[in-house]
Amino acid sequence: MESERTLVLIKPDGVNRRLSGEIISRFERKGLKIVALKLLKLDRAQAEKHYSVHRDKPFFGELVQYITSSPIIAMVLEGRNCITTVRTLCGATDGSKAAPGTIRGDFSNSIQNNIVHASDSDESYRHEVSIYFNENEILTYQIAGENLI
Ligand code: 3AN
Repeated sequence: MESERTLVLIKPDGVNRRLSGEIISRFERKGLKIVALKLLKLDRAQAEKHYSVHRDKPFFGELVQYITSSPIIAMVLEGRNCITTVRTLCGATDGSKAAPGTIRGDFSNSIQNNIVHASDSDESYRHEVSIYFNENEILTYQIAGENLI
């Protein structure tokens, strides 16, 4: 499988609980490469665009309220089979059911406040990434020792 990219958010609960370094570290240790990263506060329009597939769900209003409540970290990660790998590292949506050793399994007991978001497909990545980054903010570069991973 060739190199892929995915969009990851550290959600308000992750940032507020000072887990950002821990979470970024897990992706780095797995061998994924950070190719874009920023701290930002989402506005309502951006949040509604991000979660547009959930527009008709009963939790949509609360979800938009939550994700816009305080700053988040957005990043683009790159690596082999990256979309699936990152979803595996994040764990199941419901933190109470997520496996120990995953980010949600270790740090969340909630279905909404579940620390991280990660794109679930290349189509989702393309939809989501444009909300957070311009093309020129996503870097192409080599890390020394990349061939060892
Ligand atoms: P995932 O983030 O694991 O892909 P999705 O796409 O099903 O999960 O849901 C998007 C986000 O909506 C979740 N990360 C979570 O914050 C929230 N969410 C999902 N299901 C519920 C629910 N039943 N009640 C409240 N929030 C939910």
